Amino acid sequence: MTNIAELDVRTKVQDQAEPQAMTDGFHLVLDALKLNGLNTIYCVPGIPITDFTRMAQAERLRVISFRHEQNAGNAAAIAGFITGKPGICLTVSAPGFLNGLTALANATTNCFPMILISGSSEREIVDLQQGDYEEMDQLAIARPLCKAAFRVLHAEDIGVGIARAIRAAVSGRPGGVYLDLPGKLFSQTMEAQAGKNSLIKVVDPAPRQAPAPEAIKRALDLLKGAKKPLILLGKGAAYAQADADIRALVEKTGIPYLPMSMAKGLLPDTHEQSAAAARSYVLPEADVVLLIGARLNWLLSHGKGKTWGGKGHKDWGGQKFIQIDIAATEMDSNVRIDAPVVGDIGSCVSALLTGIGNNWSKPPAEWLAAVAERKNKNVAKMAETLARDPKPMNFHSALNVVRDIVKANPDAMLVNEGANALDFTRSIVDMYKPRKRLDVGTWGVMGIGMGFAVAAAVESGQPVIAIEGDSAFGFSGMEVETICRYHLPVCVVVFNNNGVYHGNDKNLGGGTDAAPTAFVKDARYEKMMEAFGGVGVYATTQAELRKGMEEAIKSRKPTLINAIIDETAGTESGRITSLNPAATLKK
Ligand code: OXT
Ligand code: ADP
Ligand code: MG
Repeated sequence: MTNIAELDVRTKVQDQAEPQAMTDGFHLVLDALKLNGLNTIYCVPGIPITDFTRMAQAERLRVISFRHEQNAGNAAAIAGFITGKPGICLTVSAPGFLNGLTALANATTNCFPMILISGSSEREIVDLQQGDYEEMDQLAIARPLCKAAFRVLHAEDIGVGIARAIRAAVSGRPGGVYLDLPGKLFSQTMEAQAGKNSLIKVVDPAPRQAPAPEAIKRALDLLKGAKKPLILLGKGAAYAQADADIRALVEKTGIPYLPMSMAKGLLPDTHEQSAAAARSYVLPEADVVLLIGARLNWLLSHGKGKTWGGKGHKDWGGQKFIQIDIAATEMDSNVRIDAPVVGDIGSCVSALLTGIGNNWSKPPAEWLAAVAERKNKNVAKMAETLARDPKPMNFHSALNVVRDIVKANPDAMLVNEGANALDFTRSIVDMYKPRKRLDVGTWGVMGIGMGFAVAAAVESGQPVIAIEGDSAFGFSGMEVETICRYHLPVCVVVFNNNGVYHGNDKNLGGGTDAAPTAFVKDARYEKMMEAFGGVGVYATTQAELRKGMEEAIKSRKPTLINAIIDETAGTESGRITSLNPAATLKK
């Protein structure tokens, strides 16, 4: 039996003991991110995460605070593409969360790894729908739009929550993950040592997946028998960071290759085996196509139809396909895949290289000659167009300048959005290094511009050139303040043709309102950059554009060049006019 005197002594000893060191939800989230090398946060502060952003900066994380969550989300997504680590976007609840959600869905669609972390309101009030501040069931809303969605309710589960989010974002096919952190979690406390022990440093977050030997053999057998082989490189190939092996595969086989938009530069666009300038020739003509990290989605006309030599718009063109992809379910999604190679691109390409050895026969000379002939013809035609110097500038003449600047600065990052401003840039501006071209991707989404530009500068430290349609720029234009605030070396070039596609549309009703696609004429976009201390340039000639870009790259000062383009120069929807439904009934 314990007597009163003994109890008294124990109580006294306890009273004199050191107070236990404590931690809280704020610090556990920060420590978990840091432990996993996630040191940059793209965010918009507010309840309940304001203090979190302050503490993150105090803990020496890089905190890039935006003017709108969609741009912060786009920044996180492209940071994921560039680095292979999940980009972190942090938002407030309900409206902030929803603003970030478009970027999360876009990241998932494009296979970019990112984690959207949003604060959320009080669970018991939200679940009873009692009308809390910014009430919303965020977890349920996010779930169908991303790869995985998790909520952490207790401080001791933060380590597991962050670990699960990291693994879900980068393993297998990369994508977006939502992590719901209720406001109350941040102030929960626990004993510091127990908190530390609860954190997880994720080991091998994106494990290699070696392909089966029989899959490699099947692929090589098919490739060996090809008379007109073609390699198609997609942004998955760029993401995989297997640059040297991919180049070796292309060069050892001697097969012509076609880069998808964001795979440009994986091998320099000037490479003699590039068939980019003969796209509409090689797709229908090829007999065996090796897809590396590219889906047969709309951008490749679903692998069938007239683009591929099929008779009707849904007819198979007769090609055999080899497809390398980490997602087994991607196979046969549009047409039959004769040789699926499932695994990570690094492992798959390296296994193919081993099988190819050093004595692989080059493709038949007639095929290479036919591709070269078509390519040279198109390149010569393009050179002729680029040599012109019209007044006002058109897309070609302005892009001729951009082409020279990128050639002189191959390490610069190139961000690109718009319709004509996108399509002409893709075919005119050569890229020289991998993962330098960042654009609208699988959805053709407008609004990625300034978010991508900020993250490209932050993650790479290189100068960034953003070629923006004037409409496209408007979706994220306010972030020029962010660019100025963080002194980022970003040169935004707005291709100002007074509107969406072109600026000369008329109001069909004859009223005084502008047409839906037309903007204020001769808008002075450069003044937006000047308003925040950056450099504004108004360029009506090639010489002015060239000078503005050269100075921007040299000075690394935030710069916006308002490049005045002939308002009649663009076409409806750029190169995808055929996707725009036209009225069949005339009124
Ligand atoms: O072989 P052929 O003869 O065919 O020739 C091809 C190549 O061989 C050749 N080529 C070359 N020749 C010589 N030398 C070289 N080096 C060379 N390289 C290539 O050139 C041609 C073309 O080659 P390409 O491009 O490879 O081939 P092609 O056939 O075009 O490829 C097909 C595709 C499908 C792969 C390609 O076209 C593609 O990638 N397209 C992407 C299109 C896209 O995503 N567009 C953006 C969306 S448009 C629309 O949706 C817009 N909106 C609506 C909206 C959106 N999107 N988002 C949101 C959130 N809200 C609304 C809006 C509002 S665009 C838009 C704004 C537009 O206005 P802006 O002011 O911003 O822009 P402007 O138009 O400039 O005014
Ligand atoms: P593009 O638009 O350039 O054609 P897509 O986005 O359609 O490219 O395709 C990218 C593909 O790459 C996706 O199917 C994705 O699963 C795949 N992918 C991404 N990363 C890897 C990787 N490391 N290994 C294998 N496949 C990958
Ligand atoms: Mg425009």
